[in-house]
Amino acid sequence: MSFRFPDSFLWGGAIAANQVEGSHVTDGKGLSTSDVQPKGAFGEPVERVDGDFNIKDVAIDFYNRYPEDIALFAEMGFTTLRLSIAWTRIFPNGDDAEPNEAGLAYYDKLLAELEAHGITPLLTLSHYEMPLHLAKEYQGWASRDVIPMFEKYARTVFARYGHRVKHWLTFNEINVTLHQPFTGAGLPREVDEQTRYQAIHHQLVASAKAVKACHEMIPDAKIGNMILGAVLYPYTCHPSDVMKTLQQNREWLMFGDIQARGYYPTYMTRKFKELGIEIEITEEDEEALKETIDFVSFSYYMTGCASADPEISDKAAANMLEMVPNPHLKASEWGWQIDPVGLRYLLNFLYDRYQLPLFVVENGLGAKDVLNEEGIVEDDYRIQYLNDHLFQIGEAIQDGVDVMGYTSWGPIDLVSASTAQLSKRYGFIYVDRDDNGNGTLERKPKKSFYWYKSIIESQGEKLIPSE
Ligand code: BGP
Repeated sequence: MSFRFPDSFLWGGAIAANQVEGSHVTDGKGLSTSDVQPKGAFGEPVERVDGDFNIKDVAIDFYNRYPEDIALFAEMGFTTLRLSIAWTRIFPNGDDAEPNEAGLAYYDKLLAELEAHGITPLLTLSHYEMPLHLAKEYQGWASRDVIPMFEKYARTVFARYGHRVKHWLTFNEINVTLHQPFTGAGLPREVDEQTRYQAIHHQLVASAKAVKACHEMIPDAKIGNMILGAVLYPYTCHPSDVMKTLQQNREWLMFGDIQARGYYPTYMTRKFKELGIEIEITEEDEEALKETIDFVSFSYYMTGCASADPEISDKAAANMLEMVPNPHLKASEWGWQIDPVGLRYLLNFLYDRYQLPLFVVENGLGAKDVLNEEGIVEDDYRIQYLNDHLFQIGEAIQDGVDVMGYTSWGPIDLVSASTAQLSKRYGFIYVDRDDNGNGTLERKPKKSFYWYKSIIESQGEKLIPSE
């Protein structure tokens, strides 16, 4: 018998301002850390020079075309859209005395459009970008001074949009500061561990202060964190591999542990000691951290393995998350290992750990799509990927996990965060633009568009069972 997802389950997609909007200096917007990464998070930040090409300056022109895109999301039956506010549209430099009214007005219009289509927003406060001015003048999140600036930004948008937005997230993939310090926290790539963890601590305090402000200002809203769910399995059942896996998983679990429980887990004491660092944690910080999130959200693309054997773990150095490839799994064209069952595992694992509602806020397949003779993308590979992952979410719900919803990553083609390619496509909607900026920006539903619509319409009943 097929399974019907609960009526309250939210269906939709997820996008981020810097990957879709373009209009990077329009209406008083300031430059962000993303605007100086023309090659994406994996590339080095550069000084901007007039005339240099940066695909994100236009991206997919969502800044102007959002009414058309939202109408297409509504046609698929979305009940939610995860999107982010560009901090630099509201506070162009981060330390401005007053917010930028034109930026605030832009999101008023966008949110009104969603409301008109019955789509509930899930709004991320900071998705992989901070004002560039803060990175340059304050060393990004290394500075404690950034905490009140972020809190002021959060309070400004809560006051303005609180009547419309009842689901919020603080920092996108907050644990990625471990791997991409500039992207997440405005820190240089070669940052020392002391500075990195101090910056992470400041972000965690800022996140908790935003949670508190949200609870005070919008009592009927829910606010969650957002972590990259990078689960590792032991490479073998050797006890040393199992122990190594526990330790490596704790590196990213630390973020959720603090945000959900309100204090540092005890295992971090040894970790800091081994790293030879000491984090400045004031009494006020400890108090602030006690304000915990209402739900846990995460992105899920892949799993990997951990091994205590240096010969094997050396193989992991090649990828950003330092995962040893799993010999039982296939990978996407970008080498991301595909593991639908891992999503059921992770949902169960996180629910056992936190006993809080969970939200899968990113998941999808980046692939090189080709238009057929009729100009349509027949993306059966994407349908398969999404079917298999959604099926496993259904299994997790039946296991007893409280899952609030699912927003697939990039429901419309957009600029990749890691590589800034447009050719790494995730969408149900094709966008006519290539990596060099050629194309009309025209939108066209792919085969998966109609598939996702049918899944939403059937409340998941049309999903095909898979392992
Ligand atoms: C996550 C980010 C997103 C998104 C996604 C896909 O890490 O939160 O911003 O881009 O991954 O990654 P990519 O764009 O590199 O394919």
